[in-house]
Amino acid sequence: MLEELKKAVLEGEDEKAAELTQKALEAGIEPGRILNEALVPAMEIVGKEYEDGKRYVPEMLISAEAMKAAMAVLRPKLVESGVKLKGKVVIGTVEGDLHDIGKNLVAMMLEGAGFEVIDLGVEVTAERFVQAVKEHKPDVLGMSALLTTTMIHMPEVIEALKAAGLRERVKVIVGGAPVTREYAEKIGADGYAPDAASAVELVKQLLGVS
Ligand code: B1M
Repeated sequence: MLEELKKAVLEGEDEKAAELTQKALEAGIEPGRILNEALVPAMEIVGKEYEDGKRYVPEMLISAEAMKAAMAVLRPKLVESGVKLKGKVVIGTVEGDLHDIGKNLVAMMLEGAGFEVIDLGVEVTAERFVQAVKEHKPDVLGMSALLTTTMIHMPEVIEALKAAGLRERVKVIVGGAPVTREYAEKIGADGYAPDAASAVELVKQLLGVS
């Protein structure tokens, strides 16, 4: 059943993925096993195939959607069973920016890799990012920007975290088409990832988890 679920995610069959997750739970399979033996390995393959140029963004998106459908069924059971997730990530698109396709992909891939993700959505102000760090105490704060006119809000968020005394408590990562590694370094972020698969690797590396 877990192999079938893994295949449904790989092939981007969202209804089937949700159904199989439900069946697996009903069959008494532990939620943690469903996550770690079907969903996470499927998304690892997706990430690897994307890195190797064997998959493109739309194919990655359909798998991420299937994973999301499965997670919608699994998440409450995971919480109930107290499965330890790898870490917590708060993510959002910065102020003035409506682009969320890439950010959603990063969020879904992180979730697929076994992280808890709190998605603040789009047009997130520095104040809301800071508030979310206070409230959720994440290990990582991720910011996405697709416009050269909005990426300038990234350093403002970092400054606001410093002003609130929270900068040392959270790793900050940035990404999005106009963002570069040099820019990330310049604004004092802890990391930059060019795509969703490398964002997962970056978060794992920053938190020292595999
Ligand atoms: Co807009 N837009 N757009 N747009 N749009 C771009 C970005 C643009 C490059 C198009 C162009 O002119 N060639 C251009 C920006 C120019 C610039 O600033 N340099 C542009 C513009 C100008 C605008 C408007 C200003 C247009 C207007 O109204 N005059 C306007 C702004 C609205 C606003 O935000 N306030 C606007 C609006 C829109 C739509 C609403 C119509 C729509 C967004 C829909 C949505 O997201 N829900 C849209 C779209 C779709 C695009 C393009 C066509 C595609 C973006 C996308 O989704 N790519 C884009 C042109 C292009 O990129 N070819 C364009 C696919 C996605 C998977 O990739 O988002 O790069 P991407 O994410 C990648 C990586 O960047 C990385 O991983 C992702 C997955 O691999 N990544 C991260 C992203 N976030 C990350 C965070 C991380 C790590 C990695 O860590 C936290």
